[in-house]
Amino acid sequence: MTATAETVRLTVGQAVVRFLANQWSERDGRRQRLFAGCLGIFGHGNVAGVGQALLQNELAGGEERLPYVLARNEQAMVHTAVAYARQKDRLQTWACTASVGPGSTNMLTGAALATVNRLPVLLLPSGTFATRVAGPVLQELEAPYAADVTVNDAFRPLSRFFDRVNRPEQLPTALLGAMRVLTDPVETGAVTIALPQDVQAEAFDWPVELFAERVWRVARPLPEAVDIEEAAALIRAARRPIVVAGGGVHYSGAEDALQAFCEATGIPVGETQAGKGALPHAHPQAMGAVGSTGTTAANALAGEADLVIGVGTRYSDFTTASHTAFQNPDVRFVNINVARFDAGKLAGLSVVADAREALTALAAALDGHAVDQAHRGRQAELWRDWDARVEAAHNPPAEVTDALADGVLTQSTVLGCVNELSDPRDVVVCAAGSMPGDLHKLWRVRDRKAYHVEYGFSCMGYEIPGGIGVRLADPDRDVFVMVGDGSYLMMPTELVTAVQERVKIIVVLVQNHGFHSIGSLSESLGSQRFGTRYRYRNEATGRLDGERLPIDLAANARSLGATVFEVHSRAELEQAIKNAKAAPADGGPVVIHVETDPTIHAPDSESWWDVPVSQVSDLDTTQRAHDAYTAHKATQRPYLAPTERTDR
Ligand SMILES: Cc1ncc(C[n+]2csc(CCOP(=O)(O)OP(=O)(O)O)c2C)c(N)n1
Ligand SMILES: [Mg+2]
Repeated sequence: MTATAETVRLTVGQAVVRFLANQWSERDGRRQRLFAGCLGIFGHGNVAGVGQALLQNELAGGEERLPYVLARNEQAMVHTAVAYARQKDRLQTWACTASVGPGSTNMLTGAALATVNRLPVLLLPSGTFATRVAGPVLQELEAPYAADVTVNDAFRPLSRFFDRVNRPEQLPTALLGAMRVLTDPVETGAVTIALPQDVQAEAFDWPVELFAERVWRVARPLPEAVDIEEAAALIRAARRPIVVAGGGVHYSGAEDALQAFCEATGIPVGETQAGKGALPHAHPQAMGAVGSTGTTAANALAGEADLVIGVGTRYSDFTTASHTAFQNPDVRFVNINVARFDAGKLAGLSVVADAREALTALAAALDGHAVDQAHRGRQAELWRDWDARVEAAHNPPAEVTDALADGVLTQSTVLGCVNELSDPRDVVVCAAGSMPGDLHKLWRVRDRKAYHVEYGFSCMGYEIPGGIGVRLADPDRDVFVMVGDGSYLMMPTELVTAVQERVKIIVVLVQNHGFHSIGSLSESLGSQRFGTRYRYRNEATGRLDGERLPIDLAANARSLGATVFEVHSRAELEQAIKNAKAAPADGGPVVIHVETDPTIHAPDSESWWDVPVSQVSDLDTTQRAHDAYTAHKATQRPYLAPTERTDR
């Protein structure tokens, strides 16, 4: 007879909560809770299962707390969790519980966003009865072709790990698998454990060791010596190298290693959206944004580069300007990435490793090698020229400001004022519309964690819940949420959650009566800004070209409990920013409502983005746009040449 293992009788829901409260992550000897808490919205699918477990946990208090936060929309709560994880360099996140059916499917967009951006979040959608005794139940899909399919199967392609716990015995492997993926820098993304509503409430005798504290060490894989040697040989042979710094620089905490590498070698740095702030903007090698929304400085250097050193980047089309950014016929790529999947892109030499470790090893292998003075001089000259354009955009000349309608500002002025009056450590948050591109070009980042633009999924509605996540992660910093009227209208609701939790976010709500971004894009592609303005349907034309809609977004924000400042001049904007900064740290959300002119653009990137134009059309505008499109298309490059050592 073997001794019976000690067990504890809990429901599946209670076991999930107790397990999550005992998980820790660790990197560089620092340990933190893996889960800050659980966000949720209850319905009949989770109220008596996971919900009961969370109640019991809250009432018990003590060490094993898993704080519960009620959100307003399930998509939004996933954004909050993901933004938190990003601000915490992927070392901590939240669990999200949702009811069956629509509550769970509302999380799908958040799941995709997490996976695209490689950010960890644990999703606990509820499922319809595993027993199916009285089905179909409320909100059950009832697929005629497969009896075991539920709406939660839609999470499979969006998750890096998926399991459905139909029996309590399956829970331990599901939980351990989920933790493994959440804390693996290569695999991480949305992790989904679907919990049928009856299973959540089912009791089981669990081995107590399931609930022992567990520490998940987040790895820093080391580069192989041969890869570093080859990369160093390529860098020595290059005359015009450039670094493209991606989000991996931040997640690895490789900023200092990157700075040391660039100072030693004189190699300039262009930054992706996720990588922005990898070098402080004032650093001589910092050329700012690269690609479709890049600076002319970084883009000129990218265009000439014979070697691109990608660090922690997945080379999205915005970064490569849809494969037109790198025009040197001899250009080759060295890609430092923890994921082999990304390291192999553009036929580059793969250095599969943690960014910090690889940059440190590479700097040592280069042993004092540096680019020539001409390359450094060119960086300085290109940067001076670009910086002057930024200055002019922030402070437009009288001929621009005089032409603006009363009380209306340019978007660049708004961004410039916020940038100037925010503290260096304050975080700017944005995701969709015209502001991400403008922030990428114009924003001067002064601290490694101060720039947070979600541009992997560029999801309208991310801004406010994302801002809440950042503030929860870093309550010592003010958070400036830059949101357009379109994005705001998609998801203003989490302002209520910010009120409830007394979370201070400063929302700058930029009203331009529609889609500045897609409007300009539409115009440039010959589609005449069709369907991008918020206007009445005009009875005479039958089209959406009537009067402006009489919507009052400031009143809307006020009605949700925010403190609101409406500004009509630059001076009022500056005062409102100061007032917002001075507002109490636990006073909830502050909204600054400002109107901007959508026809005035930030300085041009002198770059391109591939958006296909109709090949045949009745419209002159579309035909002309197609001619321009064909000309750009001809500059697209395959980047397929093998990257080999040049000295053998
Ligand atoms: C959920 C979602 N739907 C659609 C889009 C496509 N899209 C990108 S920007 C944009 C308009 C954003 O409008 P607004 O927030 O007012 O910003 P503006 O373009 O005026 O700067 C749209 C519809 C998107 N990114 N996300
Ligand atoms: Mg707008």
